[in-house]
Amino acid sequence: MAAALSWEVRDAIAVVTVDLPGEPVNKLTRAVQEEFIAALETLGRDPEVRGVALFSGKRDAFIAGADIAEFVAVTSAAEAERLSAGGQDMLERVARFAKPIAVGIHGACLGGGLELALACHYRVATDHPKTELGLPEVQLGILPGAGGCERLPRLLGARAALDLILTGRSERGTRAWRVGLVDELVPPSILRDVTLAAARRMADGWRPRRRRRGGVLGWILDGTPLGRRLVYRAARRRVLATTHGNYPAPLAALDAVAYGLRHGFAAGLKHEAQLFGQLAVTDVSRKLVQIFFATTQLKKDFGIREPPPPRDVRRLGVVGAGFMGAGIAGTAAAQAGVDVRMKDADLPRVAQGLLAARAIVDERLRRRRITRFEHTRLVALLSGDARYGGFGRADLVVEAVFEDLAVKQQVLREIEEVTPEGAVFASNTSTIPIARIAQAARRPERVIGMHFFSPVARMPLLEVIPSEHTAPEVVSTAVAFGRRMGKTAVVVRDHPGFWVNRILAPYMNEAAHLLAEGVAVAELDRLMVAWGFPVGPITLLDEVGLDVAEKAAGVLQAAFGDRLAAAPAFAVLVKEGRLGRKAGRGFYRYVAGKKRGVDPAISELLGVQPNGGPRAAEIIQRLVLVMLNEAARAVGEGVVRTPRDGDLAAIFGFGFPPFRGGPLRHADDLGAARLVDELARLAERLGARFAPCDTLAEQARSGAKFYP
Ligand code: 3H9
Repeated sequence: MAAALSWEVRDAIAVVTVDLPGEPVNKLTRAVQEEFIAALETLGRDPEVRGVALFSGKRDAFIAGADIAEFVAVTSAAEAERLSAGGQDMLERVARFAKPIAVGIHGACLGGGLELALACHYRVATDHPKTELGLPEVQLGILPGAGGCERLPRLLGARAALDLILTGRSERGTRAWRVGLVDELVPPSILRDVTLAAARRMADGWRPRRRRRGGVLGWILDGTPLGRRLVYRAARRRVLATTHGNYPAPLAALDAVAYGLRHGFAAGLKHEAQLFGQLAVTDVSRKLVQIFFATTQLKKDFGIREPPPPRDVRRLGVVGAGFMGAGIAGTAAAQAGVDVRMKDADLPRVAQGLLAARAIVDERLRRRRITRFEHTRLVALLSGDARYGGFGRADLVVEAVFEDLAVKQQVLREIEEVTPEGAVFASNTSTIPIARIAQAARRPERVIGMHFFSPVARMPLLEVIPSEHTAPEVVSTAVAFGRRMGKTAVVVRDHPGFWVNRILAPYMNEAAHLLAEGVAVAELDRLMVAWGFPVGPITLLDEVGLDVAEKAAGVLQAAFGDRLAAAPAFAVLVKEGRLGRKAGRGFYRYVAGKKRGVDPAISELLGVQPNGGPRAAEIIQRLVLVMLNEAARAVGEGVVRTPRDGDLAAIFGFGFPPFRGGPLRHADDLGAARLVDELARLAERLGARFAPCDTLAEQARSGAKFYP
């Protein structure tokens, strides 16, 4: 195999380039680590070399970390521990190398890549948006196992280090420099020269002096055992508030950091490797890694065979300047940088939509994701009108008007009049079949569904729904544009409710049935959050909007019969104007946009006093199984092309617990025979809505699974 490392000596500095042949990104595979060790030995012996400058040979990527495929292949904790110890050993050699090493970082510098950079003696990073530094290991269910839990707290202090390690968040170059992760920040054009100059200065005896910020309070918190204990306690509380004990990695990482600071660097490394070993073979880590690979696969998948190149979208039209329309417009400008023209019935509505769209761009500035200059440029991309001015040059138009077939068809007819022949018309419907909307079209092959989720700027999923008439190029265009907007795009079949709403509907309905049986609102939410959802079903209903949920349920009931009939609670609340968060009241009360407690009036409205209802285990069983059953049925109908698509869409669409791998992966874990058995018993007791679907029954008979 060709070597990943190469170097040339320039004025006594060895300029080392890492470029893993045949791979899009650099990874610290075992082979690369061995090469590093051999290279250090050679360079250490070479009298002409007085220092080292390290770079990546990849265009926009530094090093993406250890090779994830290598650590998922390990079969025991002991083997994983050895892998970690091997990485630590190599980086110890880097850190203790007798000649100074400066590293120039451009592009993703993640996991083991950052651990390598931390072991070097000086770090220069570019201010380019592609440059990001972080330790995302906890997102894979492991911890930084090549010394990261030791070196980072010693560089930044316990608080700042834990903030990065426990969240797995990465920082752009500018922020990385501000927090002290890198020593110098430069534009890409001078990265080489500045890094080489640093190596040369160090070779001449100069040493960087790093001062930690934070004043006296910072010193107490980071620098004293008592202060650190407070820091650990607060960190532990934060972790448990977000993970509910379902993810062991962040707590293990906290343990590794605390142990190392208490018992010293060497003992810390040993403990870190042990914990890495234990985590690497957990089911949670396996699931999270599966999701990582499934997500990278999906990035290259256009959802159709032999996809033609997508149309280049430069101008986007958005019809409907309400909450969804504004979200689509603002996200398109902020992420894809396209010209956006909004249209609604009158100018005040357009103005309001533009303001909401602009707020998304403003938010990026506030979070320092863009510069003031970029902000000005992006804001200027947003414009609007009460007529179709500007639509004559649109490449793609997304319609986000009222969820009503006739209204959507009318908008489609109008758009076809004003847009060029090749333009794509996308409907942001959440339930209406695209083929029905396209019945009104002159060019049905240019019509497709692009179902965004609310709030658009934050929700990562996009369902792309071609009808049977949609042209392949239109599918590629919708998927590619969704990706430019930063979305995970999943192509689903044109079937009522598509995928996400189809499997959410029975879950939401079951939640309402449970309320009617006397389960308290807060208890229902609490149980499902503890099971791993980001919010419980009732909070989700309030977020989605009771009117929207009722409408979706109506469409699904019409298509699939009483199995998906809406629970009566929806209609009761809608009639009272309790539409959820947007109305300031739903099941919960909202004051100035902030969620307060459950509204006491709810019990009376629903005509039932909370009485505990069924046991907690049964509540969870009913909510989960009714969803898994519907998911399996929808797979049988070909709503998603692969179980991978179904699982990712559930995880990104409504936060199905990632550590469970998605509804279909979870169904496999439980086993079809057990599911069918439990569903049949529930059906007997509670009604036909639980009757096991054919897909599961068939799997139970044949022993088949969704995943091989
Ligand atoms: C770690 O470092 C543990 C250490 O602490 C301890 C060790 C002892 N491994 O995403 P893309 C593949 S854990 C294996 O499409 P982008 C990816 O699967 C690691 N493969 O590109 C894909 O393969 P294919 C911590 C990896 O430009 C191809 O590269 N690091 C790895 O959109 C292109 O990827 C992470 O968690 C890897 N580490 O995004 C970072 N990285 O072509 C994970 C990438 O066959 N990586 N691949 O489908 C990322 O976040 C993104 O890939 C990155 C590039 C931002 C780097």
